[in-house]
Amino acid sequence: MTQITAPHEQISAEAFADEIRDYLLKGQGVKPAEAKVEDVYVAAATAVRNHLLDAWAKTREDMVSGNTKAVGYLSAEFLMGRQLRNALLNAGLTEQFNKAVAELGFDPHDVITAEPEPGLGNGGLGRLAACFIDSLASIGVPAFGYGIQYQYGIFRQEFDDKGRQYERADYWLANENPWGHTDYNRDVRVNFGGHVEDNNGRRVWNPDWSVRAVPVDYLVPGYESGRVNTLRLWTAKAYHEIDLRAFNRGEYYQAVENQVKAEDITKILYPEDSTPQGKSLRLQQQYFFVAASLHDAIRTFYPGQDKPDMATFPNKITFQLNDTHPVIGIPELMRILIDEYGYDWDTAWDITTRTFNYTCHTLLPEALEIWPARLIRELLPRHMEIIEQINERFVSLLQTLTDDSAKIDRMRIVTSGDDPQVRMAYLATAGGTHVNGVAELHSQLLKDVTLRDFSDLFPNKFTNVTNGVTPRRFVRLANPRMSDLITEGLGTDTWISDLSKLEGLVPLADDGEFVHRFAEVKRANKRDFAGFAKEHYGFDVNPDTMFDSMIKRLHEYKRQSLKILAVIARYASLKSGETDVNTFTPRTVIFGAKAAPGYAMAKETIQLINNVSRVINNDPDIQGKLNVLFPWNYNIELSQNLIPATELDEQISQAGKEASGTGNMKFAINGALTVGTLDGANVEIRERVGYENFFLFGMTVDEVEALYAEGYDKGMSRQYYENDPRLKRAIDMVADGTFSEGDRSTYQNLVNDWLSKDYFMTLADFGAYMDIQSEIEKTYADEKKWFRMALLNTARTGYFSSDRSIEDYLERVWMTGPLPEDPQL
Ligand code: 26M
Repeated sequence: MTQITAPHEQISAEAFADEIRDYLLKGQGVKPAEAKVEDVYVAAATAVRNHLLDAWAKTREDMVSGNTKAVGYLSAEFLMGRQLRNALLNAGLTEQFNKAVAELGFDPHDVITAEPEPGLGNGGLGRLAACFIDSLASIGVPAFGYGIQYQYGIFRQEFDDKGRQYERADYWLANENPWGHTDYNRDVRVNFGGHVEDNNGRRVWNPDWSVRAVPVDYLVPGYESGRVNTLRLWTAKAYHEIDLRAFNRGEYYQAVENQVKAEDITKILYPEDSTPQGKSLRLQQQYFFVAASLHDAIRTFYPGQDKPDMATFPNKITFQLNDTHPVIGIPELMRILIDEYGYDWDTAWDITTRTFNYTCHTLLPEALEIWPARLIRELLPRHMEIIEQINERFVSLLQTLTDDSAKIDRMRIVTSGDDPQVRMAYLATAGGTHVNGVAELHSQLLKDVTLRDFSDLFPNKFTNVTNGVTPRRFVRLANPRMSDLITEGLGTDTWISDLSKLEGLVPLADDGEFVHRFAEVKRANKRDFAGFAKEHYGFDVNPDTMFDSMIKRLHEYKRQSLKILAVIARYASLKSGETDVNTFTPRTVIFGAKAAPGYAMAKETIQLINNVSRVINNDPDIQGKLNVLFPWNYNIELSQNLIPATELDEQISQAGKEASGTGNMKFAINGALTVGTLDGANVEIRERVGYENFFLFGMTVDEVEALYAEGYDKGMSRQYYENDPRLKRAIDMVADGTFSEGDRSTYQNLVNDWLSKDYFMTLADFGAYMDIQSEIEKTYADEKKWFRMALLNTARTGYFSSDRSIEDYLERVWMTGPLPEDPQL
């Protein structure tokens, strides 16, 4: 085991307290007696960061001087969550911190929670990037995360008195940020606009404006690897802050216009995660961070060289494209190679295609990014030329591979017609070596449906890497009680860096005493969550109820509406006496979900959930047996508190729509049972935990396809409504104003959609979902059985560590590995 802070650097709690005092004075200018908890947080964070710096410098040095190919993870989002506890864990300084802070008269928990949460991502894709950089560092792979430091992260969600979502800006940088180091001396110029000229056969881009990309570096400490990688997030600055001539004329806005335009680029994270809007500013963001990152990698690996031998570039670093958001990097690298370094097209193309790989995260056609050629040309005229040439050459290549002209037309990177569009997923597939999906089923569907023509002609490009989650944050930190019990059960804590070791718990599933203690852990976590929910939301949560959670972005395909309809149906049957309140399994149903601000149907669903919650929680007939909670502003902090307390996890998307899911993994590892469809990684979770330890329901991908073929979304859903009285009653209650104080128009769009279209087949799966819920209740009544199943979920889901995902990428996609062990460590 290799600690980042080598044994000789290991310090006592007293020495750590001295360091905090020192930073309080030198950084914050306060004596401990005057310090606020926010001061202590900044000082402690600074102290921890300083303990990581030697290992950071050494990792960079070994990376540049050695022969291990590095990984550049290009992602528009890194949803990191708070850093302090993670940094303490990985630096091996948790104990010292706890004692030192107490010695200074503060509660360690208060210091930890003084950190604002950086929410620089929308959901699964951004959190995956954060888990991956943790795993890369923990395995010791030399890697950079490259992205954007948005000034405003994902919006803060609040609910109004009608239960509607509204959004508030997330100004997370309002106070000092001790983690990000702004490196003004390593800025990069990023150009935009202008036109391209011909100069003796060479294309010359004359841009008409440029922005200064300034890196903000975050340390990414590995767990027991001795390595510290870099997350480099770019922030946009103007080169000329003020136009003095305009200022002197009294035109104050014009005077700062340039600055505003530049800094707008990294101002805000776009909160849509499923329907890209084709906005110029978004394309500016993408090019901005990708161009800066490529330039940064070149100067890192060829320091001080004007004419680097770029043929070696793919041996120095491999870039992973996290979805299509960074795909503009492909024409950018072509431009650098051809225009700046004078390579011919074929050599440049060979280098480029060996440098990039692409991960796709979706199956929904409307989520695939497509940019109007017109817009790209306006902003990046030279890149558009290159894309056109890539397209032409690609079409020529296809003509040598097939006679099927319809197929060739379908595969065009730039569509034909008078308003041509650039299909970024196709550009990524053509311009990189590998394409991967994020779960077995997803990768199969990519080959069979979404990118079928490509997989026909280039079968070897396609591979799968099933997602994973970091056990450091989502087990060790989020669930310390369970972690201790696991360590005791296995007799070692090495599972934290090799999660497959959880398998060793399997025999303990037949040890009644151990299962009992596992159940006790869950109960204690539920009590903790009740306290958290009271403190943060004012909710009264009864820990003696089943905790049933559904946390994820609000989207029709994820089917929060199926869950809420089932809750309403249950409520109605309790009211009518069909279900006996006295024998009913008491439940607390917890939702966490943000809706994209412009997604009307999703917002209506949020309003419905809030009002169902209001009505049911306040109905004396229910006697508190059924509760619905909707804590607002679901974020990483909430997930870390809720997941360890959850007993039942809802993964109920329509089969064939959820690429993978990663919440499903976090829950299963933490001993929740899943109720789910055969979708995304649910399939693999079920295979591993055992069919008998997973509550499966609903249609399969094939059944879904067959039902579409029958015309389901052309009005068939109504039959399900007519034929199932439980469903009819639930929908009628939504329509008749039960959850809108008598107003029948509030949920009109939802009701109309259910009865006339229901594209995601909520109604068709409703019966199966109600039935499985009854089975769940029966199983829950047998506590021993339930917790045996839960323990087996924990024991058999070690596969879903992001360490394993990274090992798969290393072997199947990146063809590299960890740095050699540092003999000094
Ligand atoms: C695109 C263009 C413009 C603005 C925003 C976007 C955009 C941002 C995020 C599009 C999609 C985004 O995220 C999609 C996402 O989170 N997908 C999820 O990825 C997870 C990790 O692989 C999977 O587990 C989920 O199944 C998948 O939905």
